[in-house]
Amino acid sequence: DDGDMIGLATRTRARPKKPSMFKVLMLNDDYTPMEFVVMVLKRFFHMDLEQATRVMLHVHQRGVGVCGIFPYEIAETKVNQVMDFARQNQHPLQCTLEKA
Ligand code: TYC
Repeated sequence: DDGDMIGLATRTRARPKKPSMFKVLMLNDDYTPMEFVVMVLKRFFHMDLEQATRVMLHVHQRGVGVCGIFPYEIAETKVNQVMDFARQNQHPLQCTLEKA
């Protein structure tokens, strides 16, 4: 740790940064079946049926909801997985990132 050489002001530089966290947000639409959204939340966010149903209904009623909060790389991967899976099944479901 080079911080000892010149004091506290530089100690922070030697320390790896803690990763910024990002919310993965699910957006409502008029066409994606509720059952499909529940399946997505179970498959990619490891929710049980009760939790997935609660989040899906929140998004359905409020327009947007949080699927989880992750380091950037993991959040980005989950967004891509959800978007790919929705596209493969021809649903317009949208998912995005927001800094937590
Ligand atoms: N609004 C959709 C419907 O009525 C259900 C839905 C919920 C869609 C959540 C997307 O992120 C979503 N079939």
